[in-house]
Amino acid sequence: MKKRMYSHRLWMLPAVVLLSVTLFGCNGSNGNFSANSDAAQKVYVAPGELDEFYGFMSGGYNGQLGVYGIPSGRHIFTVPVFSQAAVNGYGYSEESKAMLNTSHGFVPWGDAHHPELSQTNGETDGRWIFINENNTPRVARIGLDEFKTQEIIEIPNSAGNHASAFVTPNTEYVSAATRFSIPMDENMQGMDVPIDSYKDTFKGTLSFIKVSEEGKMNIDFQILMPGFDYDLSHAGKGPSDGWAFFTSYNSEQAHTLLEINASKNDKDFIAAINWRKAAEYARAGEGTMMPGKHVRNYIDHEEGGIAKSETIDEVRVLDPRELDGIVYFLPTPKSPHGVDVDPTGQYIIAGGKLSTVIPVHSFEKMINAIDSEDYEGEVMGIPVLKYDSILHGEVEDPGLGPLHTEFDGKGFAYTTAFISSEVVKWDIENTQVVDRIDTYYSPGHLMIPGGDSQKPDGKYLVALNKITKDRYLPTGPEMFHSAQLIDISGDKMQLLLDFPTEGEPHYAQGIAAEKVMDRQKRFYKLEDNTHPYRATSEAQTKIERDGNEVHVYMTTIRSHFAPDNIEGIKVGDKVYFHVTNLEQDWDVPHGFAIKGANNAELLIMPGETLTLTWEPKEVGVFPFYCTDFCSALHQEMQGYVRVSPENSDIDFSYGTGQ
Ligand code: K7E
Ligand code: CUA
Repeated sequence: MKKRMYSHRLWMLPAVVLLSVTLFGCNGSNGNFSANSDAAQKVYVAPGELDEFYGFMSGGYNGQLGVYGIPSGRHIFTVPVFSQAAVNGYGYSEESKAMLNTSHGFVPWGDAHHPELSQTNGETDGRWIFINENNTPRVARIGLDEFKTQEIIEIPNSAGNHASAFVTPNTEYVSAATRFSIPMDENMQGMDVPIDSYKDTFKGTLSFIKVSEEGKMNIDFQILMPGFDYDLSHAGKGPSDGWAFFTSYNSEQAHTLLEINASKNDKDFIAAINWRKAAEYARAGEGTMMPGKHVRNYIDHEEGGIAKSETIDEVRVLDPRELDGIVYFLPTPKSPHGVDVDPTGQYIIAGGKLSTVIPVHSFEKMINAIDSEDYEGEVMGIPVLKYDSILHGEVEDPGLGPLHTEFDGKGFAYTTAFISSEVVKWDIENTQVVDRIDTYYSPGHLMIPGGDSQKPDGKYLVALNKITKDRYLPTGPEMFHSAQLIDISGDKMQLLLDFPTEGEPHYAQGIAAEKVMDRQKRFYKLEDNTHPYRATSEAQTKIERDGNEVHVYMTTIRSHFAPDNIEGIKVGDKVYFHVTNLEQDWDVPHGFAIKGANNAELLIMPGETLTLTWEPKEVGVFPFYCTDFCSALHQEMQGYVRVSPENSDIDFSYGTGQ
């Protein structure tokens, strides 16, 4: 077996920190590590056995959510979320198309960053997983009973929804924030202003999405903020429950060449939000209802299984200049990225991309500083606390380019260092580094199952690396990203496994498998099918014409379609194939594909009805077939549609087996 190491580990240094490289160097190890047989044992999940954890990794710019087994690293499934998926027709079928509606129209792609499991009492509960979309600001909710996207809500007055979708300890709220500040006048309408009026006209917003008992989302309120860039967030917990923390950079309020112009200040800010107080203001009708057009899409099998969209025109906006006590700024070095709250809820930790230390703020000191009005100034009516008054400590020598931190629940924090390519383990109480391990290469986020909740499962850590280089057989200029599984059960971290991930997995979540497994639906009950175009037996199959719209009520069961021969379709018709899968067994989907379709296939789960639209443009006979190898006679599962000229008077005829 060949082993190669990529040696230019500092190649991605921004110019501003190049000078300090010689001071800090890399951490001594040449990283020449090969997983030994002990490591192999620890990740080996024997054929027929199941992984201990689910790992949910954002698909980044593929807009999906990847599902992995941990510790094996096996890719189990992909949940389509913000992007159309040819694999099952998500975003193409009539049932799911509306999920991708936005105020900008149909958006078939998204950039997903942060999956976050729902929590009860600060612990992951396996009900749902939320994930944000950055480019067209949205948040999705995926039901872990069926591993399907059930709802997507758009975030108004936002551009680049990055500090999202982090939950409060009882999933009261999901966070969102605008990464890019935007021009907003009093009416919060998009303004036609010169970009260099940034400092006067651009503002930020932080959004709090309320989650109902059934999981339905609505934007409860937004908080108007200075025109910085808002980057990441995490909710408080335990003593800090009721608060949420958002990092910001570009406190310089630069609007060009941010690389330099937004790297000037020694400190930017973490915004500490008293969301409970803000929610009280919102309930009391404080703030202003502002224009904020956004679309909410949801799909529910009990309500027909067809996604519905609704447009909401307004949103409540709270202005910290008018409402006291909802926002405070914690000065934080330097262009911070991640913000993480430890499991006890006492410490707020930032990853300062350009900082040489990891600052650890104390929640208790923060509250004391607020109570004694220990301020060093204010920005847009928001008090700025004194750094020294709120600091618990600084982690020295944390590696170069600290980004994100997770926790093991045993008093230790683990921080990724992007530039020096390592994970650094440190003691939260005394802020001393106790261990470090190389990663290959340039980790962004990291994930410990439950590692951002109050009950981490501190056995494994997954480093999500941005650069793959020499870790897999090369595949041209482009390569999958790289995840690395690290054993954190002992004093020393041990690298166990590399496995590739699709898209760019920013954040990830992990959860004990049994919390999710028991909730699984195995099929949809036919008697519960409420789809308006269902055919729950072959006797119900039929074809109806309404002008040039043709509705085919079709069924599938091993191994035939009903009907499988259709005549009477004409060029210019718009044909809807409503296909109901009559199977009532686990793992017997049928596929439906027809020649010349300009969308995708359908992959229909047992008991489900899905609809593909087909607009034949030519005269001829067109085959359709099942795409999923469902039985020994799967290849026989086929049929024909005869398409006649537009002006022909051929009557409908259809059937199977006459
Ligand atoms: Cu990649 Cu959280 Cu979008 Cu950091 S983010 S790395
Ligand atoms: Cu049904 Cu193959």
